[in-house]
Amino acid sequence: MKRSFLYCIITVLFAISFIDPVAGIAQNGTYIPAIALYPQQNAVRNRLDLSSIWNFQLDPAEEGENAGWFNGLPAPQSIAVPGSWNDQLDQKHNYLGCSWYEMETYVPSSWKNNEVGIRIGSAVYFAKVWINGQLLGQHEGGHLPFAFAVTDKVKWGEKNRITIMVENKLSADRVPGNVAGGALTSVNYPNTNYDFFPYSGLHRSVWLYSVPKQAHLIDIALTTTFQGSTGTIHAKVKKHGKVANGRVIVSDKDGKQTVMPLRFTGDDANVDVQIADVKLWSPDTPYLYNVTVELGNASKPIDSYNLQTGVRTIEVKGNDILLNGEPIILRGFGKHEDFPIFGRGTALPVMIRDFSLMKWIGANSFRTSHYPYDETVYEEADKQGILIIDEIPSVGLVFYDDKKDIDRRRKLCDRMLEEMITRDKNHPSVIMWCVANEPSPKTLGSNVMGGSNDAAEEENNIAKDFLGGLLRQAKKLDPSRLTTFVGVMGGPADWMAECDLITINRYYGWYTNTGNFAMAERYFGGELDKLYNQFHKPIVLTEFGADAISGHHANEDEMYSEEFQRKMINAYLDIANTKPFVKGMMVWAFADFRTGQALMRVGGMNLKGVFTQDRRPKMAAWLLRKRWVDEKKGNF
Ligand code: BDP
Repeated sequence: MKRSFLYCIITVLFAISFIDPVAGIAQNGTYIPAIALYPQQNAVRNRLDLSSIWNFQLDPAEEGENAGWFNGLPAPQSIAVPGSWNDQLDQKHNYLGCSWYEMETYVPSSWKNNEVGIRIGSAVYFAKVWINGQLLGQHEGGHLPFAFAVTDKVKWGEKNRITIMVENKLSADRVPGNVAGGALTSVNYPNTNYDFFPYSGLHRSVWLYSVPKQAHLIDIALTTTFQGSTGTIHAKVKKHGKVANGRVIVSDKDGKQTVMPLRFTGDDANVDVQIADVKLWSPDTPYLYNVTVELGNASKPIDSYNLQTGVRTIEVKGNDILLNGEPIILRGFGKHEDFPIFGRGTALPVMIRDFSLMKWIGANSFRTSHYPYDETVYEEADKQGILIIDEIPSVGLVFYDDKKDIDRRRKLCDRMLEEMITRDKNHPSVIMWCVANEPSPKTLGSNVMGGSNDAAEEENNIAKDFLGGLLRQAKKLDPSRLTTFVGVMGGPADWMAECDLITINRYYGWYTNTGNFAMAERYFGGELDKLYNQFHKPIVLTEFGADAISGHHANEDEMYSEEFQRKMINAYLDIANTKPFVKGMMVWAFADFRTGQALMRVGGMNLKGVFTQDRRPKMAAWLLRKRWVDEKKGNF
């Protein structure tokens, strides 16, 4: 299917008149090719980052659309983009309703003979976009980008008004949402079915970008393998427009180049580029090759796009996770994008700080709990050799409420998975797609000892179909990576049957056997054996830990003290070291993070971080550094 800008525009018009309740404009898939290639500045492509102070107006009565606010906000105030609105404004921390963003910009006149698009990095949760008062379309779901063609709507030589309406109302038919009767919904405010603050707004950059009109690249998918000392980068290229030839140029760090011609069938081309004496990508040697794809003649390419990729393989064999055929052990964290005032907005200095702290502590991996992160995070992980479990925002799923809601969530999850894989598929750092965090049975809470299955039969069938379907969809879209979802403590173990490996969160000693280390250790060790005997797959603990109030010291049996947290993490790691099938231990969490108000969330914070929210180490951080950098005894 040709997905030209014209096609996008036609689809936009179509979508506006037939708005799909789930995906809005997105249902026709036009945003997928548009988001595949992150806007890039080079000799033939342009981009303009619209990060700045925008106009902003709350719209609690949702009157803006009828009143034509896309033609100008009546009483705007200032707001920074990117950034959550919640803590930038006065007394609006809990406001999740409708809000309007607006800014004005020239589009550089040098772009005039190009196709022009707008790309929004993340709008939490639902957005509608206008340019110069004309509706472009809408998108549902935060943490993932979407884009629209604007070529025929740009005013040249004068300012263009860009307006984005964003709202973040919580409901049972959204992902993530709030589900009546869910584990957390009755005990927190705002009422979410997940344990992090529902920050709202434009969280990442908004870009205007241009691509050459005559022909341009729409997607490039790189997969890599190696045999002996020869590496292969397989490039699957999709283009639009009239051009017959092109090439893929792979260069190493010494400037040695291998060039392979692209032969298109229609708009698609596939090519293998062989690399002699290949240098494989791994956490110890994150070697990146430059991959440039060009359309047209080499002397004056019509379009060009550059990626950096590593040659590596990832698989599960027996009890092992194999990176480049060698067993690896994951030592790391679950994280959040969360910082004071920024909320969930891109905070590049914090991102860089986090990578240096991960190195300091001896971690080699993290999970993007509980949503895909800013795209720059993955680029940095590629460079620094950090392994990523990439997760869609499907946290707190249940399968026992209204069928219509379940169905809608399923469609949303499918699309989010497709968007995430479309966006992140070329990063060597990403080794695993995670399709859900802690999907839970109705009986959760009455059965928290783990491993048994007491969900009702109908609920079980729906859950297996939902989760199995997502796992199969991830494999279909990308067979080159591992697929999993994260199992909740007390959840039915057999829901995990289709996962490539067993990834679970466990809180013995905290939420159960509270404060009782001896019992906690017994249950934890016992459950690991039970799970291994059932599945014979590697097990990765994607969460474990305890809240610690920074600076609160006591003897180590006292909960909320730094000593208790340190003891808990130490005990779990010691047990994992005795189980050869445990291949990953990821502490919850990297840093303290904001949640809704709840009795167990003092000051609206989850305090399980081994670093404080402003990244100061607690005692547990020093413990991990000692174990992972200095002693290196056992796997963990
Ligand atoms: C797990 C969730 C995570 C929570 C954590 C906790 O996956 O999002 O923050 O528990 O309670 O169940 O600290």
